[in-house]
Amino acid sequence: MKESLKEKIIAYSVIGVLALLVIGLSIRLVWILHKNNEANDRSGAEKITVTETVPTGVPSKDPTPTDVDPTLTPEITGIPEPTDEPDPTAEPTKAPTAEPTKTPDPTPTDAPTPTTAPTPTTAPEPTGNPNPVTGKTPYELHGKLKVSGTKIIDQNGKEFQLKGVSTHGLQWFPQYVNEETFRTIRDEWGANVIRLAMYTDENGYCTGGPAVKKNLRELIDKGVKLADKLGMYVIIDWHILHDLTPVKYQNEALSFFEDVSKQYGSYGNVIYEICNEPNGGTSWNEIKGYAEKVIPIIRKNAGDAIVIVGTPTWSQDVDQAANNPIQGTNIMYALHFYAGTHKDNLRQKMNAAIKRGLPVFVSEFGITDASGNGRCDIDEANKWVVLMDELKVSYVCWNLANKNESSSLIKAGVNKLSGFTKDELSTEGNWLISVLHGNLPVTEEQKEAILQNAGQSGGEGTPDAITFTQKTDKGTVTLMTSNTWMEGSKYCYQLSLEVKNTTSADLSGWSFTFSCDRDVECSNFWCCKFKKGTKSFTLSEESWNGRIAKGASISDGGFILKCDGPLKITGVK
Ligand code: IDC
Repeated sequence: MKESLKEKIIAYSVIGVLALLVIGLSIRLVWILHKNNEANDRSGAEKITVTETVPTGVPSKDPTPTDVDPTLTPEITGIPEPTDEPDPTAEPTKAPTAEPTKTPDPTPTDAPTPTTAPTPTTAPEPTGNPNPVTGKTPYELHGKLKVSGTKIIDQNGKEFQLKGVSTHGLQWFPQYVNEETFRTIRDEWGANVIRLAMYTDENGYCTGGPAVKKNLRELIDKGVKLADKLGMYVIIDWHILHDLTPVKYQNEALSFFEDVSKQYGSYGNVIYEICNEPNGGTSWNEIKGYAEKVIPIIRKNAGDAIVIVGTPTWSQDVDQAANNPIQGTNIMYALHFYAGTHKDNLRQKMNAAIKRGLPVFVSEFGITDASGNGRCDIDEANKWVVLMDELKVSYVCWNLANKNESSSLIKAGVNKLSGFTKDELSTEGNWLISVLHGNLPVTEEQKEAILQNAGQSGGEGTPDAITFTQKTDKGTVTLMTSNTWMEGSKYCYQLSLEVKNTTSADLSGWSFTFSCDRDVECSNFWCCKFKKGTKSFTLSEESWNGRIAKGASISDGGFILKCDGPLKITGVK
């Protein structure tokens, strides 16, 4: 009995152990199966997430140049591009391009250079639209614009800045006037305005013959209507350059603006830029005379649309416009800069003109040198953006093309028309997107120094402005400061000269010697000759402005004086 009990216990134990083993194995099997399922589920979910995060801006196919309207391109793509670049620094005696050498220049040494642009999907707050929050286009949000004081205000009466891009010459790069490109510029780059640059010369509208003319008109029409459809603002730019003065093709300009203002009179998003960059000694008076003929035509057809007027010396001499602005409303004055060439001096000039009440529009700028090529100067470009944003100045970047030059926003060899990746854009292109997305690598401290240096915060120690006017037997002569600043202990004055022929005959030349209360140095002068004396200096005519008809005046001359204390002009003869 004992024996059989022992055997039973052993038998039950074996059965028990076996049963436990089977149960254990089953549990393990079920667990493995469960884990496997879970793993499968997760990998599926990850795939979906990946698909969802593909940037919306990347197109499924690269649009090829076949997207270009075939009716528009054939005749005009044949035009050879000029190799000779305009050089806005080429006339040193006329253009105050040199920087005051000792102007304190707090270059933000530790400002990180934005070598990378944010990718469109991660960008925080694009200035372009449809606005990520409201889903509205720039035009839906801001409507018809007008000029109030020195600023643009929108339909809600709020200060507003236009920021965007300019096409290259439409006769050379027509392919970018298409819906996909405009959408890319608006939605991915963050622009709210596009400028249609229509060269008048260089085989352009006035010199390229009837077929070119027709094609350019069609491109303007296409561009304006696309901008309207996408709720963007658009600038029709009468792009004078090699033609030097707008007066050269004035008749063509009058009929062009008659035509376009009639056609787009009801479009609230159109801005008219009537002469890109007068140069070659073209005086402000000449430009003003031209503007006073064109503007009434635009007013008649397009009501109060904003009109931008170019200024002398490749649209840099806003001080001259500030001395003698055009009568009327919704008129703005162009200032153009290329950050590699134009620095403190031009920023001070812009600031001074705005302080004097001039509405300035930077309808073209580049961050390269003035030729549109060379190194990008990011530090200087950032300083310009700080000042423009502070003063609510609108700005438009040159140029929307893939030309092999550093001011082209798209890299040479990239032929697609939309959905550009970072690698397909140039340094200037990536910088611009970064800026339009509000990413400026400048600290508050640096910002303050930049503004102060531009004369913005003025402060103590800024020399007082000078206004001197006197009637002489050769006419009435006026000297007026457009800017003053300190360089160390030196008092610096930028002065403009006006000579009005108040005599009873035409003047065939002029020379005025001014006396002052201390010795002066002159660091720069333009559109007049300068000779230094003892506690005096003499200004005399240049070849092109010596003749002044009875009753007429010239106001393009200017110069920069430096001296050891506050300056007083005491007389003239
Ligand atoms: C330049 C273009 C260049 C073209 C040339 C034609 O960048 O590819 O060959 O015009 O004349 C301006 C002018 C603008 C210039 C630009 C750069 O408004 O037309 O474009 N620039 O030189 N003013 C200052 C610089």
